[in-house]
Amino acid sequence: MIHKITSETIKSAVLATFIFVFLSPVMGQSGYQPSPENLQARREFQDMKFGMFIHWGVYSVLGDGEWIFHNRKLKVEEYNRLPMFFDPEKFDAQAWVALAKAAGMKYITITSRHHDGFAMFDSKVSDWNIVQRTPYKKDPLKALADECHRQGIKLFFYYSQLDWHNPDYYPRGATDWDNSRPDHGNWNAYLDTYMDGQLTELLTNYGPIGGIWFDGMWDKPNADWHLDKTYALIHRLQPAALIIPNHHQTPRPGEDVQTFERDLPGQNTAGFNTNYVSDQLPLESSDTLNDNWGFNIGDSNYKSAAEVERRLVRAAGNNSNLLMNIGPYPNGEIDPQFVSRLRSVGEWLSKYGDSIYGTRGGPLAPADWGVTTQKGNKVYVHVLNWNAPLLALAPIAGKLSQARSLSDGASVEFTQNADGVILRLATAKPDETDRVIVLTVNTGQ
Ligand code: FHN
Repeated sequence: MIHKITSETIKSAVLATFIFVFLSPVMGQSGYQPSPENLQARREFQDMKFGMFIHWGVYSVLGDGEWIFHNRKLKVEEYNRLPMFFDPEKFDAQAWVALAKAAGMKYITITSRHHDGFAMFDSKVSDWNIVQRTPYKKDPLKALADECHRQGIKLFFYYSQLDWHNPDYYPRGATDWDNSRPDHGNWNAYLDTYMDGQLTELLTNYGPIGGIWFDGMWDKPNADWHLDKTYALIHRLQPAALIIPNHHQTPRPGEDVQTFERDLPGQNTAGFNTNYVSDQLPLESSDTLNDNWGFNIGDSNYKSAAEVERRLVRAAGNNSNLLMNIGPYPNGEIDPQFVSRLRSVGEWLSKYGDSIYGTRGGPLAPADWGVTTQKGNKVYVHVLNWNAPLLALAPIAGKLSQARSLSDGASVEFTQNADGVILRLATAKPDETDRVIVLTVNTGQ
C-alpha cells in the first residue's frame, strides 16, 4: 500500500520525533566519548581486581541490615530518631584503609548514602546528614578519602538514587510503603537539585575519587532519571571518575563499568542480573562476606577465606573484579570475623597475586575445573576443582615454552598439540584453594 504524504502525515512525524527526542526518558549520556583519563582509569580499574565494599549508615545501629526502614515499615518521623544514636567513636579511617590493604584490596566502595537517603557526609543540600543529625558531628568520608589518598587506595562512593526519605522522590517506586510522606513531590527537583547537588559535593570536596557506584534505579526502571545530565555532570567534574550503575540492565552510554550483584558476569542465580555481558566495559561482581550488606547482629554466616579466594579467582577468570562487602558495627569497629578472613585472603594474595592483579580473563572459557587469567606472555591456569593427575585443556594459541607451579616454581610436565594442552598435575594439598600453573606462551610476535 502506498501512503500519500499529506501535511497531516508530516505533522504526525514531527510530533512523534518531538516526543521521542524530548519527552521520552533519556537513556544515558548521549554521544558520550570517554576521555583519555577515563579510559586509563578503566584499565587501572581492571588491574586492581579486588575491592572492599562497605555498607555503613545509621541503620547499622539497629543491627538488622540496611533495609530496616523499609522492612519494619517505619514512618519517617520514627526513622528520624535513629541518627541520634549513631556515634561511631571507634571509627578509625587509618585502620579501615590499612585493613583493605592487608586484604590485598586495591579500592574501597563505601555507601555515601543508602536507600534511607541519609548522607554519611557533610552535605549542604539538606540537613539529613551525619554532621547535622548525629552526635558524631563529623564527616567520616572526608577522613576516609584523606586516608585513601595517603595510603594509595582508590575510593568510590556508592550513591543510592532510590530515596525512602525525601518527599520529592515522587512518584514513589516499587519499594514504596506508607511512611507518612505526602502524595506529591517534585521529581525534577529531587534529581537536578538534591541528587546532582550531593554528587557535586562528592566530586568536589573529597579530592580525586575513583567514581560513583549507583544503586536503586531498579526501583523505578521506567522513570526519566535525567541520566544524560547526571552522567555529564560527573564526567565534567572528574573526567577519570567511573560511573558504575547497579541497575542490573544492559549498560547505557555514559556508563564506564558493568557490575553484577551476587553473581559472576552473565550468571543470574540472584534472579535480577542481566545475562548480557559487555565486551567493551570493565566488569565487576559484588558480594558480601556474610549474608547481609549492612551490619546484622544475627548473621554469622561468614564465608571462609578460601571461599573468598576462589570467588576472586573465578571473577578474574571471567575478566571481572570482585567487590567484597563488609558491614561495620555502628561504633565504627569492624567485626573481628571479617578482619581475620580478610587478612588471610591478603596473605594468600601475597603469594598468588601475580596470577590475579593486572590480568585479564584468560584464553580458555571458565569451566567447572577452574579458569584461566593472562598477562603479557603468561597464562595462569587456576585449577580449582580437579584431582585427577592429568588435566586436558582446549587449544591455546602460541607455543608453550614452559609450565611451572606458581607456589614453588616447580616445573610442570605438559604436552601440546593441535587438540590442546595436557598438564600433569601434582596432587592438591588439603589446604590448597587454587593450584596455579603458569604457562609461558610464545606467540611469535
Ligand atoms: O538494595 C541494595 C542492597 O541493600 C545493597 O546495597 C546491594 C549491594 O549491591 N544493592 C541493592 C540491591 O540491588
